[in-house]
Amino acid sequence: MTSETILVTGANGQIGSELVLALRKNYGEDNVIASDIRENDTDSRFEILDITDGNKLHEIIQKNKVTQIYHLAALLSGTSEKNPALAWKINMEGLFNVLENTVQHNISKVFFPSSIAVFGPNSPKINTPQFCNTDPTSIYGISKLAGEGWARYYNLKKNTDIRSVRYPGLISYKTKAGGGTTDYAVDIYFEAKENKKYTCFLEENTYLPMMYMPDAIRGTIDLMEASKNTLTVKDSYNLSAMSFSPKEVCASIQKIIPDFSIDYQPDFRQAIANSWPQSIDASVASADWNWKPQFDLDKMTEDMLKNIVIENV
Ligand code: NAD
Ligand code: AKB
Repeated sequence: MTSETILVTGANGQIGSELVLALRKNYGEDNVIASDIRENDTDSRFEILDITDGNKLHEIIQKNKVTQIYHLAALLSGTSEKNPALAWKINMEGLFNVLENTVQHNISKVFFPSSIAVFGPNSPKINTPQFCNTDPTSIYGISKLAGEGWARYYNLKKNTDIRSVRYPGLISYKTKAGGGTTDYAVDIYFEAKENKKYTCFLEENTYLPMMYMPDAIRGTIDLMEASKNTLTVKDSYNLSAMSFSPKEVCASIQKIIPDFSIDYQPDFRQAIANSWPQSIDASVASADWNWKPQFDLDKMTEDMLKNIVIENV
């Protein structure tokens, strides 16, 4: 059995709720501690942790002899845009607390999720390369780009091993998404199954990079288990699986639910989406640690509609 003890922050969220299960399967139930600012009554290996509280983080690491951290706690793009000061506090102070504790406690590896939000209007829109202009216009993107800079700085100057990917929009059926611009692509499946209609907050031809959660979880763990000397990117890897528009997800759903319908009422998230890439080049991740997605749009649609459980139906 492993000698690792892993702490996951923001573990009650869309990614954390699935990542914790996968990590426990690999490393053992007792060796993965979930934490979040929100209580979780069903998890016996759980700690309440507000990531802006560096002292509490220090206590949890010390008490449990933590050796690795997956730092997921953050506010996503839509929520961040509504409260930039809070987004900066949680996304930046939270990361800084993790980095400082990493040095202090000799944490062997840290995972920090970045986002396609680090790109901006002057980044190439199609097949956005690993290294190019990054001029994010959302506060969320600004915080993730600054986070990548801190990760690079700690890796170069403090000899840490912080690993990161720029996730595209993630789609899953187990836990609903929380406040992102790509979240229409989660909500649409739940509404399709429950009501057979959906009002989309993005325009019909808005293309964004997306990924199904099983690919994201596998990719995350693969990166964390890769040999350090194969990793050439010291801040954050581009990651990609598919790219589609709301109109295309609708057509994919209609192959299974023919009377599903969609209408469009774009809101403030349209401007965020317009500033992001339409597709991403992940060839560096493929070369360095064999990244390869397994799900395309129709395969994901089939799996989502099969697995979504609508309560009270
Ligand atoms: P989510 O909103 O579903 O979950 C975030 C979790 O963080 C929530 O459970 C929330 O309670 C918790 N949290 C909020 N403030 C906190 C605080 N002060 N202290 C501790 N916990 C706090 O988000 P997610 O989709 O699971 O995303 C996880 C990470 O992955 C985030 O850093 C996000 O930026 C990044 N990411 C997600 C996506 C995506 O599509 N889901 C894409 C790119 C990057
Ligand atoms: C969001 O839309 O904020 C996230 C992301 C792509 O970072 N899903």
